[in-house]
Amino acid sequence: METKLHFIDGQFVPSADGATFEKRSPLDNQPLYNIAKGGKAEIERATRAAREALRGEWGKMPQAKRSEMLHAVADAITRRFDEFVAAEEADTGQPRHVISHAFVPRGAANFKVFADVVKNVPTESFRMDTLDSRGAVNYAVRKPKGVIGVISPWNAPFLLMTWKVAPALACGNTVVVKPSEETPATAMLLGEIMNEVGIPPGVYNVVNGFGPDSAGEYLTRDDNVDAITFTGETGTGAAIMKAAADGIRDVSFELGGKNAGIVFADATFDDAVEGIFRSAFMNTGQVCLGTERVYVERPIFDKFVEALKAKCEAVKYGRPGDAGANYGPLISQEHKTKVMSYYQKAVEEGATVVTGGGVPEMEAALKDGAWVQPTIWTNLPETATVVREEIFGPCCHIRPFDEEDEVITLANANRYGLSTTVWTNDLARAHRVADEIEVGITWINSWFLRDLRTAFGGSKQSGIGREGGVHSLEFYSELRNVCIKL
Ligand code: NAD
Ligand code: 6OD
Repeated sequence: METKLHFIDGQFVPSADGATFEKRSPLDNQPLYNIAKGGKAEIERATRAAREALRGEWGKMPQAKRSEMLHAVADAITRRFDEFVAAEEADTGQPRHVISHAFVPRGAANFKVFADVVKNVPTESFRMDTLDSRGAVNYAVRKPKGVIGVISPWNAPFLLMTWKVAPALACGNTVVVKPSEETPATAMLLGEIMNEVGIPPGVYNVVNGFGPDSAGEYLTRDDNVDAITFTGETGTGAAIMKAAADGIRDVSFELGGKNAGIVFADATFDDAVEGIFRSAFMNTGQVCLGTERVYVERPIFDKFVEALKAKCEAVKYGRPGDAGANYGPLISQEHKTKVMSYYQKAVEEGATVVTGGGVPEMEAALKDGAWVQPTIWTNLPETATVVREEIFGPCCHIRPFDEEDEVITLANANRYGLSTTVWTNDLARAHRVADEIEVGITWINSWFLRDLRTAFGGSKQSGIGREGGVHSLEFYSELRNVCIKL
């Protein structure tokens, strides 16, 4: 069986102690490959290489040349598109159209967008004019932060990892990536691309392994790391923040969500059903921006629940490339156990199970995979566990509402504040609701429609900071002021 190694200083290397662990397919739970299990030694080796690379060719490279190289990375991803799609399919088991239309193209787009953003951002200058300072001029120069630790999750691995790596490199930093232990394949392929296009060794490094007491935690504690960018669970964010505090390392966090979908009776009905369906069940519900709480205005409530139920019952389970398959497994047996425990809890707390709630009948070859049914609940109070906690699975609770103020209060009554999707044809209402909802991103009559120039991030416990466009530059670089007395 193949072993995926680490990518350090431009080379694919095993762990010093030879330790590995196994990756199993979400489709059938069969072993797929082994992964080198990194620890302190590998992290130290990678962060040293990243520090050295800052002092070498990369650190001295003009910005225009760096941008050119990042465009070359994007072009190479596009040339080897099918390999990236195959790698992500194997790791996540998700339908081919999701990976090839949404996730892998975004990897290439991330490099292109940030290669251009860095070329177009002005810095500031201030001329002084008091008696003592007359004629003095201040100007700011933008400098990379240094070595960036990138810790990424498994749900859209290539999109989310490159969303951090691309702006970090565009600003002239070097990176050490710790991909999720479930999904290292595309991060490794990207190592090949970096060598192929001539990115100097040590600029992009990948250390595989786990979180606590493993590669992830050692990366957050390493003295050579200047800042940490993390996407994952809110609880993990808290642990990373504590570790980062010891070294006064800056953090940027994209964390969990328990997002509300709000459907007003004046919405275009079929669009709203399709939009909520996608937001709750795409990627088997494993999208941080996904909807797990749906609020529907009372006059259309019953019809809406029926229509969403029909769509759930029409999903076609299957392997990524199976004809017509539009619904994949969860990422792992461990995650299946977690999601199933929420399905059980919903019943214990008195939910009406509109559809799903269990494990589907699969063909013999797939029966051991991490499959669960898309699930809809109604009739739970807002205090119920599955209405409060992020499940990160293909499920939602639907509740009727009568008033705009009421639904805003319901939507805001949660510790998370990542995104909302609102469906209405009343423009004034759309603006009012968007203004009141406590989230980083509100989509009106749409969901997960991304313009990479916009600020992206979570409010409340869904994150710290904003990335996207110039906001990414604010995290991945710092302004240094020069004051000249003429
Ligand atoms: P996770 O927090 O379990 O793991 C994410 C990464 O952190 C993995 O690489 C893991 O190995 C590492 N890690 C775990 N513990 C660590 C520690 N103590 N120190 C350092 N690294 C550690 O998250 P996950 O299960 O991989 O992903 C799902 C979660 O990610 C969900 O909560 C989801 O909402 C969130 N997410 C958020 C966004 C966003 O943009 N806000 C995007 C995608 C996923
Ligand atoms: O589109 C993005 O940039 C982004 N960070 C998406 C996050 C998806 C979460 O699952």
